[in-house]
Amino acid sequence: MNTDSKHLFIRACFQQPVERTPVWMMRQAGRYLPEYRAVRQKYDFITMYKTPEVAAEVTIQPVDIVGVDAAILFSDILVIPEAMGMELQFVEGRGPQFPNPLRNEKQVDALRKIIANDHLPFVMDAIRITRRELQERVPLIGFCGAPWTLATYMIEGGGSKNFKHAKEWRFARPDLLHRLLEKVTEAVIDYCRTKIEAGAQVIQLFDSWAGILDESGFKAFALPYVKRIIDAIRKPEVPVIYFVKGGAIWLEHLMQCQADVLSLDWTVNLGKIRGQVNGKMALQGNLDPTALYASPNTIRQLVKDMLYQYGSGEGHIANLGHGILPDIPVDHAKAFVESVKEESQAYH
Ligand code: 1CP
Repeated sequence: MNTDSKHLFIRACFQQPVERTPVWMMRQAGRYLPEYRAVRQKYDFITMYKTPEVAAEVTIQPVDIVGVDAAILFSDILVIPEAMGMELQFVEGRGPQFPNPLRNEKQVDALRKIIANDHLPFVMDAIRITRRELQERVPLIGFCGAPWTLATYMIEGGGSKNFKHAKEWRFARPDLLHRLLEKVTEAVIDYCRTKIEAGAQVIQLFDSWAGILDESGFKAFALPYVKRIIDAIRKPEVPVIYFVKGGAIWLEHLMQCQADVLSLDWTVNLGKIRGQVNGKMALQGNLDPTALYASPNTIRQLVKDMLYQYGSGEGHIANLGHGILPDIPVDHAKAFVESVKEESQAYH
């Protein structure tokens, strides 16, 4: 892709030269920040993401407080199933729940086609407000759940230990699972395009549960839909990142996903993957989120190890391998970000 962004983060996504490695953290707009918790005391989670001014405020908090190189819009992947007609509740202490999970084809057929501008206007307003308030200090990431991961929540009704229902569909009702994934994919395409029109400068697709599939399941139920989305939303100046937790074992298949950036968890060696990817995609990641429990000095050493693994040159965005945990001290998050900024200069 040919673009000459002034943003380090966007240049790194396109493997262009940067003076240091850009850094941000998945789930950076969240509970580890006292400033987030203060806002959260006033509103419940769903009200927060449905109120554009509030969503914009917490989106910008980690930019101001922790110094990350990108903002990610405060929202949730589950807004898509909600917009498709599934009731979403946030149960304190348990997280988001669909009280009526999908159990049969009638429910799948009843899911409505979404028009993101009409059904999710609060997201687009939050993007516009955030862009205005950020004033190009850092770029804004718009994100979406990948179809397989969204389907797991729609079928299970919430988080799950073994994904029994979703995997039952994968083996016993592949036809119905495909029918659902088709509908979700259409919704995701419209949603991402509309987000880009509203001002999202990067799109990240979260496939948090890709890694619970088997290899042929990944090839049939996850990857083709992701590929179709990326083809459909592609704009030369808007990089697309695919976060595929647990999926690096299928790297040969992932090479066809068409993303600009592959976001990896901590189970893989960045240098090895870089060798195999061979310039086809930039890499994002991959410090274990629990590593941020270590002391700031140890965090710096772990950051050095991560940067050394990737090696010198372009195409790395430093991040965690999954979301930051709610009880990480803010100073440790800052130590991660500052260490990347300082230690990575030697590699560029
Ligand atoms: O304050 C609270 O208690 C709410 C906690 C919370 C937050 C801060 C939830 C509920 N979602 C979010 C925001 C969120 N979710 C963001 C904001 C931007 C950021 O800072 O990154 C993003 C990108 C997400 C994406 C998301 N939601 C994912 C994909 C990423 C991942 O972590 O794997 C998933 C799986 C969800 C579902 C979800 N929403 C919230 C929770 C607790 C969960 C996980 C549910 C479960 O699996 O049990």
